[in-house]
Amino acid sequence: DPIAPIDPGEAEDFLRQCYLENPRLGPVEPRLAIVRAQIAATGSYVHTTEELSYGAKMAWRNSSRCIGRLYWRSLVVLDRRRARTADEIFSLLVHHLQAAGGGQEGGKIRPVISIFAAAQPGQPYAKLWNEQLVRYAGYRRDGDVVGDPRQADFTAAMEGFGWRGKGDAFDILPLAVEVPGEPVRLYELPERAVLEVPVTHPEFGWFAELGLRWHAVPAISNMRLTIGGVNYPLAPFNGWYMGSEIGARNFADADRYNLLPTVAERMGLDTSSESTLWRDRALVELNRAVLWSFEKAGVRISDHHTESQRFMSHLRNEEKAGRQVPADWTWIVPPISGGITPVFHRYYAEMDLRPNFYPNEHACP
Ligand code: HEM
Ligand code: NRG
Repeated sequence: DPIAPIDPGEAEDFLRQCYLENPRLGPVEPRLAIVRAQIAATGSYVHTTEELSYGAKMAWRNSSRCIGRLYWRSLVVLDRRRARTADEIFSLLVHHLQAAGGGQEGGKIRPVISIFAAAQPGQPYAKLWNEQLVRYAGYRRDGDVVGDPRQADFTAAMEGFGWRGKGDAFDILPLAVEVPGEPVRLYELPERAVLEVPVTHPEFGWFAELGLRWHAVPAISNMRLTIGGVNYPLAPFNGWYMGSEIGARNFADADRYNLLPTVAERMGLDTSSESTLWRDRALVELNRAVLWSFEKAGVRISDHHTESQRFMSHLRNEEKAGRQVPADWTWIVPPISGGITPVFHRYYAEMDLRPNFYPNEHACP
């Protein structure tokens, strides 16, 4: 895989900014001298714990698509750079989910990132094939999909390695860990690492019969973290869910669980014409059900109005600190009720600042 050689200029830019924003780290010049020498001698350099930790926070702060950035300083950074074997990596991923509050006794979700070894230029590195630590299988069954259609290719690949799921709509996929020089290994997540919420509705008793559920923690595991020219291809991170990610996308998209027609029918809505807004009415009830169920289960979640207000606070904070906030309007505006959230009514600076997260070029078959 083509991980480019370290760019000394990018290393210097990062270190200057990191030390400028953190005076307690002392002067940057002596550190720059060491890093320049390390790059000249080895082609790369090693971040201190402080640099790694603050670099990850900056990467979150620079994530243009993320509405949840108000709490960027509170990210918990787990330094996992010494892990090498597939077994070690798997057990630390289980630990990540538990530390994030996504385990069986969890619910108090905290933003966490686990940072595994940096990729050395020209060398192979450990990979996780999954897009998130917790995802539901999608099984192709005569022209249709049982479960999450988004995972149909991945699920088929896992079946190709001998994995067999129950064949239900919410089967948790195994983790596929590949370390250099070894075939990929599949691991089943233990129950204690996965918290799920059954989705019911505050008024519609029949809603429980739909048998819906979702996992408590969104933990993205297919993005590469880049800090000061160093690439961390395995650096899964999580925050908590904004309800609309589940209610307005995962459950509602026609190419995902596609539940609007089902919910509308159970609600007895008139679906004979678009202008009855049956889709919109079903969508609101689906989103109420998600928020209500997580709250009832004591699992942290937020609604899109609250997250939008927090993002507006973040913009004010950053402005006070003299920093621009790069943001992608098309991702920041929530997928439901966009125009009644404050984030809709303005434009944003579009910039690619580093440190940041980028899609991993590898990923599964
Ligand atoms: C994207 C919310 C924490 C980095 C998003 C999206 C939402 C969101 C709604 C858009 C997702 C989509 O449309 O599929 C939140 C909330 C958090 C949180 C409520 C709670 C604390 C974090 C953390 C990180 C992060 C801890 C990294 C350290 C990102 C990135 C994306 C993103 C990189 C873009 C993902 C992509 O390109 O597919 N976030 N986020 N977020 N978030 Fe956050
Ligand atoms: N929409 C995706 C998750 C994307 C990231 N969202 C977060 N991230 N909330 C889904 O699974 O629905 N986070 O780190 O909290």
